[in-house]
Amino acid sequence: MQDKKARFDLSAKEGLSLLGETPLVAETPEELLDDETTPIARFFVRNNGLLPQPVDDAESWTFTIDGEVERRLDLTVAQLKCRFPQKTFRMVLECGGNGRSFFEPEAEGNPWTHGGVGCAEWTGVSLGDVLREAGLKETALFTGHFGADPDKHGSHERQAMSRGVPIAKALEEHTLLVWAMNGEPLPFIHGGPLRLVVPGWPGSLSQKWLTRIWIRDREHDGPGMTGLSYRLPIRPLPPAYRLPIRPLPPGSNGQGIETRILESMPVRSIVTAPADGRRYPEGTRSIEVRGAAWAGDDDVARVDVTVNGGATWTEAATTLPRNRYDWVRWHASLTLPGNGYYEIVARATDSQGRAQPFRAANWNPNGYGCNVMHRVAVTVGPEV
Ligand SMILES: Nc1nc2c(c(=O)[nH]1)N[C@H]1C(S)=C(S)[C@@H](COP(=O)(O)O)O[C@H]1N2
Ligand SMILES: [Mo]
Repeated sequence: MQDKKARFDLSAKEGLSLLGETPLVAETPEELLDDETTPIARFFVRNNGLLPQPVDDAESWTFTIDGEVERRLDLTVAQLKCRFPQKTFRMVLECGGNGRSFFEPEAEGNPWTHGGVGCAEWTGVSLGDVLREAGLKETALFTGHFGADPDKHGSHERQAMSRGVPIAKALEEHTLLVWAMNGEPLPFIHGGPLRLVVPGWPGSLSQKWLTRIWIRDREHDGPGMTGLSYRLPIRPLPPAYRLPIRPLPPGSNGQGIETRILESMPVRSIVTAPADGRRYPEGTRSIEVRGAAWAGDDDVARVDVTVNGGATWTEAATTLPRNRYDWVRWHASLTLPGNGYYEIVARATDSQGRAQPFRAANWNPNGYGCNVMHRVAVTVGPEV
């Protein structure tokens, strides 16, 4: 039954690669992320459990804020729309495991390439405005997010996923309670009628089918918050030390290691044109390449492209983001010395000077935050 529903929902999607059916997980091939605003039909899907019951009346969907607040609030979508200032921001939503398949040896989890990401226009209200109405107590330190979806065995007793953020992140203007995506009512598969969007941080914080935000006096401990979930080994060296050292030998089980929760996602770029495998006519000496880049909480400082394994780089032209957490689009003309096989590689650098690595660095058992450079192979002239 659940399986049928899952398949039905993916039929509204165009060209996604299925990574798992139950729970439903599908990513977007990089060349389909060529739009400034990712169309809903191309937006990736990540579920950790089964789907909840769809509802007929989105306006009466209710969610609760309770815990360390002066007043518990039970608000419908209709009330959210009229009681708080509405905001629309274009923002990147990216799975914490995006890029995981490039880790060697293989890390635990869905084998995302670079397509566990999309950038949509999200409309809603700032969670902070609603939290201020509830009145945060001094003991309010963390959020805990709850959705209506049962876990992957169909149990409503256990949350499929329940993560949370420090109060400061919850109070950022761009952390939204969202009911519309690209100007349309938020689709069911993306969490409609109501979801959170917590930009810049792992997508798992952006709770779909939102029913409750529990304000807590300590770090939240729901599924997805404990053990090795969304955690990275702590680097033994100060952050200024930028060599690609590995705090954990690849393949280790991670037992007994010190970890921290993954917050901001690392800088990443993708090549969205040409598509991997494209062939150009013999004699082509100049090609146009373009793509997107984003950097979690940070800004993209520059994007560089190479066709010779990094021997020389061409700086790409980048667009200005519309608002914080929007991605930048980039393009460049590359000169080719002759016919043959080339690999186009893009490298983004954030405003703190951190660039993407050539090889997957920072291996960790659950495979988070792999931001290795994206590589696209093309050929000029006949097959050799
Ligand atoms: N209720 C609920 N919300 C959820 C999830 C989930 O399984 N259940 N998955 C999370 C994860 S891991 C990601 S990456 C994003 C994906 O959002 P999307 O399916 O709209 O692309 O939703 C997040 N919100
Ligand atoms: Mo995710």
